[in-house]
Amino acid sequence: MKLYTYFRSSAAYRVRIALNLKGIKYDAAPVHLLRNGGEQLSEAYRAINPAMLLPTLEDEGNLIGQSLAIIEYLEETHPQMPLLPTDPAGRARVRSLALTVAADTHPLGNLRVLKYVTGELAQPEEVKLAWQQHWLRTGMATLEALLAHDTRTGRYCHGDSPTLADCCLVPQVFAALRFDVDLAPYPTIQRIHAACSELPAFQQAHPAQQPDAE
Ligand SMILES: N[C@@H](CCC(=O)N[C@@H](CS)C(=O)NCC(=O)O)C(=O)O
Repeated sequence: MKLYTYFRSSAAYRVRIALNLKGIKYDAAPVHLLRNGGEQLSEAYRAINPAMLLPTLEDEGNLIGQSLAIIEYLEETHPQMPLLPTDPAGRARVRSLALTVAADTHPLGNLRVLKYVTGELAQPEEVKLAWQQHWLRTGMATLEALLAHDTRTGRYCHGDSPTLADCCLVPQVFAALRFDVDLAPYPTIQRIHAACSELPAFQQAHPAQQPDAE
């Protein structure tokens, strides 16, 4: 199994956590998002993933893009250490938490979006940072409300073992800290992040632990 990844990509970080939680060995194929104008934009990578985004998983000749689709694929092919609950309502809740991050928060701070803000829209760096922080806070506030007001929240986002939702929460917290978002208003997120950070699967998936870390 091969994962096209970049150490700081939060979408790739989600998949690395899932791979580690399930104990799946994989080869990391780093694609540098900034070097040479962005290696994700090269012809070679476009042939692997026409979206020109990371991550891509290669398994038995299949190329799979989209981190959540990859994690669901891993869930179906490697059911050990399940990342989704068994009951339909629980599964829907975990997917809903994951999508709050992956669909409603992360895309607004993605590299190509920020490049458009400072490039075509000619906005200064301060506007770019304000944009990033605004959408990070908006996403964090939603996630905090969903977690804090639901009795199904446990040590982790859903109960007492990590799920797909935690695979999304931890990289999003990494992004928030990187862009100086104060986490004080989100105590449940902070508590869950601390619990996840005690697990080797999360520690080994951290950007600083990747072979391409700078
Ligand atoms: N929805 C996609 C998002 C993928 C994505 O946006 N990846 C970012 C890194 S976290 C990327 O490759 N950005 C490159 C660019 O914007 O040019 C997923 O979950 O896999």
